[in-house]
Amino acid sequence: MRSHPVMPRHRVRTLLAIGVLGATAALAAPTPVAAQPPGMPPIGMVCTNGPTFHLVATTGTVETPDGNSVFMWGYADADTGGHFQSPGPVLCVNQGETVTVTLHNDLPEAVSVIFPGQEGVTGTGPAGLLTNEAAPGGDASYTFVAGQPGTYVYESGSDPTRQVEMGLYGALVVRPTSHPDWAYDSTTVFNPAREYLILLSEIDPDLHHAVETGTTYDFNALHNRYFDVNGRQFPDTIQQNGIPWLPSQPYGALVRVQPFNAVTNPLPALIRMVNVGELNHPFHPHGNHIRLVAQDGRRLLSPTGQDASSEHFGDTIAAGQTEDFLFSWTDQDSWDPGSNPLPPEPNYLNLFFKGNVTWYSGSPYLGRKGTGLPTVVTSQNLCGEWYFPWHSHALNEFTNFDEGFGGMATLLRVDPLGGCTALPTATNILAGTLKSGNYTALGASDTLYYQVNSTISGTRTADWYASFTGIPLGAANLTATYVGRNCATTGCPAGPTVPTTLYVWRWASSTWVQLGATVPVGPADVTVNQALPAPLSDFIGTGPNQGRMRLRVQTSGGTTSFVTNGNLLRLTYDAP
Ligand SMILES: [Cu+2]
Repeated sequence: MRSHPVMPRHRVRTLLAIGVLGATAALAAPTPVAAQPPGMPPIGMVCTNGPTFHLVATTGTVETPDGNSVFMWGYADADTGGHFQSPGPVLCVNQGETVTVTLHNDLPEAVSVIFPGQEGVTGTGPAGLLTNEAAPGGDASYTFVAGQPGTYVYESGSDPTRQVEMGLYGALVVRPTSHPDWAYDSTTVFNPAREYLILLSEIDPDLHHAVETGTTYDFNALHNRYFDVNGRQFPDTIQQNGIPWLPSQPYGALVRVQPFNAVTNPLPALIRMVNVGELNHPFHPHGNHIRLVAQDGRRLLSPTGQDASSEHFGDTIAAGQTEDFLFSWTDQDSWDPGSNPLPPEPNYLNLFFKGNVTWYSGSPYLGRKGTGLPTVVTSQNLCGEWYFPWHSHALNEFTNFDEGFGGMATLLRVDPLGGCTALPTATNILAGTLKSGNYTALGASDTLYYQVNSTISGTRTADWYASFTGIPLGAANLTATYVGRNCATTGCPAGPTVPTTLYVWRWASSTWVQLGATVPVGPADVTVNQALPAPLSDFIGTGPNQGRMRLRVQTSGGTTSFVTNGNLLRLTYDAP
């Protein structure tokens, strides 16, 4: 008789209902700032660097977005406390290094580690079918010289059908010596700030429950319910690395790029895909094709050594396989509301908002946020960035316990080139009088100017500020840009050169903070770029002023009246 222990059905349903609410709440919550453990980047592949590693095979649980939790096995990193994690740490080494992996076994049966694609692996510990094994409570170790650069799997070589499904797996990355910016060779150069891991696996909770309770399990009844990317299911996959509410699932899977530009963003992202599951997965990246450059840690070359990489609209990655992709995103149609508008521009009435939450910005144009969203809709969009789903095209895997969408999916996020920008939404004059124009004249460096007459006695001064809205808490690399000129009261191009100073409003102390040095500005446009000082959170409003910033332009000096002509006032930043 086969044992088929499973949670009572009604309990699963209740958890699902709670889970849906929980997932929505998680999506609506602001992205946490600096939640990662020290040294862990918010997104992108997280390396555990070698060449010596100390692993512990241990037990733990993972959380699923539908409110369930699943008992797992996994390889933990003894060097950082041996805390259970899924998947195991990403082991990163350099070609030619002598790699040593020790394994302590806290599980009740013999386990091991195999390294497919590495040659000459020697081990210690009792001999098993495929490699040396660590007995319960015992140890094993493995040594090899890191071979050809590439992406590899490491996993249990003991009863793998069961132990690998239970979670004894991880990724091994071999980097070319002295070239962390090459996947393989000089033809596979990539942007090291854009290196991503997509590790696929499946979970049948019945198997995990049977292992946890020591009961039997019939593999003929295998029914996977959870489909993972980096040990998480969508939408948890798009959360940052190391978020505190998924303590044993440290790796996010959000892929983030900026559009290709031959000068300012020429290098592709590197996507390392790893399938540690037992099923083949047809993975489909939306947005642009991805270029397959290697399989199973081997560069794709013709018999005569020519590049044999190819572009893919989707790609089936086989069980146990690894594949490496270079990825550049191009705005192929160059849609622009001024020069190349969409015919016709879509209306929100044609869009469907599930649960009144959307990743759409209200505008179909990259880098621009529209205002056309119904008032009940909350936009998660930060600065007009675009999101594309990357997901298993076996749509039953695009679910969490048969509820869509979820499971084996993540998002590609495309930010505007150069980062996000914010433009003034209002102006106020502190000294002087408005001559002409309003805040919209400050939205572009063009022929439109926001003109302020200076005071007319004593030291002549024009002093004004612009307000900005929608700056996300956690914005980084904030820079203020001012373009303007000072003209005579009779008009340009005559005019005095007047000292000009930029300030930013510090909400915490209700004071203006000077940005950089005072700059002389005469009757021709001058561009002033000033980086904002840390901590940036001092300058981004909270509560009723959430997301507000103020930039001030103070032009003061001499006894000749003048007119300040503001051409552009802009903030640029990296959104969290
Ligand atoms: Cu799709």
